[in-house]
Amino acid sequence: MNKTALITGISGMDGSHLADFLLEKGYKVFGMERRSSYVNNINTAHLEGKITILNGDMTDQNSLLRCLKESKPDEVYNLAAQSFVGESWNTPEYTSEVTGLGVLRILEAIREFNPKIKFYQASSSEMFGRMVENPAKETTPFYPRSPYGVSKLYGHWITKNYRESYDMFACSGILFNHESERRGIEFVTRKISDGVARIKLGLSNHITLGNLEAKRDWGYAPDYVEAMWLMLQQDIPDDYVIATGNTYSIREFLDIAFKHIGIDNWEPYIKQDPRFMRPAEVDVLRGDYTKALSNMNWKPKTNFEQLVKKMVDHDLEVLSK
Ligand code: NDP
Ligand code: GDR
Repeated sequence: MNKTALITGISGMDGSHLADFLLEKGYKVFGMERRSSYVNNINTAHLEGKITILNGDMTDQNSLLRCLKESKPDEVYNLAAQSFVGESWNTPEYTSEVTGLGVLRILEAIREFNPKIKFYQASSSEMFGRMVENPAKETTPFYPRSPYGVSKLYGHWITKNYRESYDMFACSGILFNHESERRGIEFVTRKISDGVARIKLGLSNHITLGNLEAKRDWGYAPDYVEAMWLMLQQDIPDDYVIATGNTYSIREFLDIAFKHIGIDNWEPYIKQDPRFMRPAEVDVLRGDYTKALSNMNWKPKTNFEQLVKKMVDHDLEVLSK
């Protein structure tokens, strides 16, 4: 019999890619979105008629319970979050409510409605922050560097605690940065791919950025949503690091993106603004996905250069229209 999944954060990058993936597998898919004063369907327009949208909010306990009652899922993927690290210093309390306590609310709703539901929590490499060990694996101590990272750590531990307290099938995927053509425009990769495409098309002559030295382990989102699903298909619930094992700086991202449009010397096109610097930076992230490879046979399929080029090509196409 076909399974049913409820995805929170359906309008986000991962939510829409996961919906595509689960529909392909024959799932009945419900997506939870919060009320908005404008239509926010850039990532989900293509899913219209294929999935059912429910309204709910991570700050509203009863709305989560109602979403479970309406969808009766076998699996819940909790992807909703205030996910922008930089913003978490502006709204630390709200970030903790949504990204931290929101996880507790949905776990409580599952426990009350049907504790047999399998649960996926979107944990983050930002929990490693200062990187006590490089590359980081499941056993590496955490050292978050932002209100966002601290909130994700709460979500991570409460998921583990509900697994151990109530024997629930609850897993956290500790995902390192992953990007795609659907990435939010404020994140550095999309900001660059969009900016580079604008420069190529003569719509702009610069990109304004913050710290260019930061290094990230960047993968491709469609590869990563498969890992989320795989975690819930295992016999034993567990937590997994999902990464590529490689790390590149923002400079290296810029280098490939600009070269792709025929510009070798890109420095004159970059302005730096302290507004985009963070009070505490995560200088480098790199993950070790050995456990995911040996237990679930998961490995990344798309490399860094392919990722950058896909994003630039997409923005060129969109902006050309
Ligand atoms: P996005 O920012 O693209 O999506 C976040 C989603 O959460 C959006 O659909 C947003 O809705 C929704 N949301 C925000 N606040 C609430 C709320 N109060 N109630 C209900 N929904 C809400 O993030 P990604 O798709 O990139 O990431 C998915 C998850 O994975 C997030 O939890 C993120 O923190 C985590 N993560 C992401 C990584 C990455 O590199 N992308 C790496 C590791 C973890 P709206 O459109 O209305 O704002
Ligand atoms: P991150 O992604 O904080 O890693 O969180 P982001 O793209 O915002 O920043 C990556 C690095 O780039 C530097 N940077 C800039 N960042 C932004 N947004 N804008 C700029 O102009 C800019 N200039 C330099 C940042 O300082 C940082 O070092 C993402 C999110 O998806 C989280 O939800 C997720 O948990 C982590 O990845 C893993």
